[in-house]
Amino acid sequence: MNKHLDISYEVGSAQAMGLPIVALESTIISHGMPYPKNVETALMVEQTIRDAGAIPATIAVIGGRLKAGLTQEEIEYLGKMGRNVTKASRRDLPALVAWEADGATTVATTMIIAHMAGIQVFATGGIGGVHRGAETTMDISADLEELAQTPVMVVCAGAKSILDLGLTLEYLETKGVPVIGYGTDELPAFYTRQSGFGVDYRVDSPAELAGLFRAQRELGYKGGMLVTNPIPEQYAMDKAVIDAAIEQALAESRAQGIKGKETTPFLLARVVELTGGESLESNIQLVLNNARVAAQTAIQLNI
Ligand code: PSU
Ligand code: MN
Repeated sequence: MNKHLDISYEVGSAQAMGLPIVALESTIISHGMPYPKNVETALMVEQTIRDAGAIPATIAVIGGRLKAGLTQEEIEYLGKMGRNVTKASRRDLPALVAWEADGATTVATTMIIAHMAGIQVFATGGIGGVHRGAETTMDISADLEELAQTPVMVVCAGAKSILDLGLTLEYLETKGVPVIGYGTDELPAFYTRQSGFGVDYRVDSPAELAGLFRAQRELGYKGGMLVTNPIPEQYAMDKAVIDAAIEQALAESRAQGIKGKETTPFLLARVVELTGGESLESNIQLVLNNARVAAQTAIQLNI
């Protein structure tokens, strides 16, 4: 085991008993949602995974230790710190470890730590991707590169159209990352079930997802797999409403010269503010939905 890794009692016991485990990220807690909804949601997501028959492992960096499994107090702490805690992507881990600092893990770092801990399935809301205007800014999330090199299945609700979804799919194709639609032929766009872009393959059951992931491992590939699970119909947002909020958030971010790692948190926060919390409720529901599919798939992988 990596000398910087701590596996919680619950996750360690689950491993000893051979129980299915699902990893969860923590940037969604600190930077993805406002307090206290972020903490409530994180705890609800964990409980949803337990109810589905798997064990949750929320991942973060605390005092320079890579944590697979957080206590309720640690989740509360990250939620209260919000955007004051370091948003930790791949390039940030060495500094956090060396300086014994805290960090909330993005999709990329959650994949890294999950893999170190031997966890194969990870549920989240949305991944980072190729930003709109990336042809000049070169703003491409490290999440995509991580999917290309770390063997973890990421279950998400697609990507927000704060990103260029077409270019994000092109990038994933170049990197050999399979993009799977769960019960859909179309890439979901986070708040809405459709984006106008197709996925590589459609699957309709957790057993099929497990079969694909198993085959990828048996082929000896080093990369992961992206499962896109559409938001449940009753929580999907009106496309015109969400598109207008995203366009405004993007315009403000350009006007204010927001750059680098600040871009995604800025856009996420503005979209929530502009839609008056409706988008937050949708966000919570789609994460719970992804947690269930991830738990069912982890169970299938264990069989
Ligand atoms: N997109 C969302 N919600 C999120 C994120 C992205 O809809 O919470 C977070 C995730 O942690 C993701 C990170 O890994 O933002 C990507 O940041 P960046 O674009 O800076 O790589
Ligand atoms: Mn970026």
